[in-house]
Amino acid sequence: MERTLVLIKPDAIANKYIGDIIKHYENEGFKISAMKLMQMTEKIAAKHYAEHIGKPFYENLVKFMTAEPLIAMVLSGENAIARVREVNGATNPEKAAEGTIRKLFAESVTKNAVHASDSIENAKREIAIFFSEIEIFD
Ligand code: IDP
Ligand code: MG
Repeated sequence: MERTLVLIKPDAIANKYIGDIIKHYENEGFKISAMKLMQMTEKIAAKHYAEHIGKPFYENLVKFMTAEPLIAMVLSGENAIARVREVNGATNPEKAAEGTIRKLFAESVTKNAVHASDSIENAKREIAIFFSEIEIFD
C-alpha cells in the first residue's frame, strides 16, 4: 500500500474535467483517501516545487498554479506512486500515451491537468504540505 499526492491543476478545474479525471483514478482501483478544493499560494508552490526553483519554467508554473483553485488529493493503492504517474501520462501531453489523463485533458506542457508525486520520499513530503494526518482516511 502506497500513498501519493495528486493535484488536479487549475486548467482542468476551469475546463470542467474534475469528474472525468476522478473517474479515471477510480476505474484504475485507487482509493481517494483525502481530497480538497483550495488555492495554492506562492509559499506552498515554493515548497511543493522546491526542486524546480530557478528553472526557466518555474515562474510561469507558479503563476499558473496559484491563479485559480485546484484540487489536492491523496490516492492510495498498491504501487500507487508509479501507477498514478502512468495513468497521468508524460509531462508533455503531446508525448503522452493514448488514454492517459494528460493526453485526454491537458492543454500544454505547463497546463497539463494533473500532478502526481514521483517517489516515496516526495509523496510523503508533498502529502504533508497539503494534508494533516487526521484528514487522510486510508
Ligand atoms: P511532472 O509533473 O510530470 O512530474 P516535472 O518535471 O516535475 O513534471 O515538472 C513539474 C511541472 O512543471 C510539470 O507538470 C509542468 O506543469 C511544468 N513543466 C515542466 N517542464 C516544463 C517545461 O519544459 N516547460 C513548461 N512547463 C514545464
Ligand atoms: Mg514532478
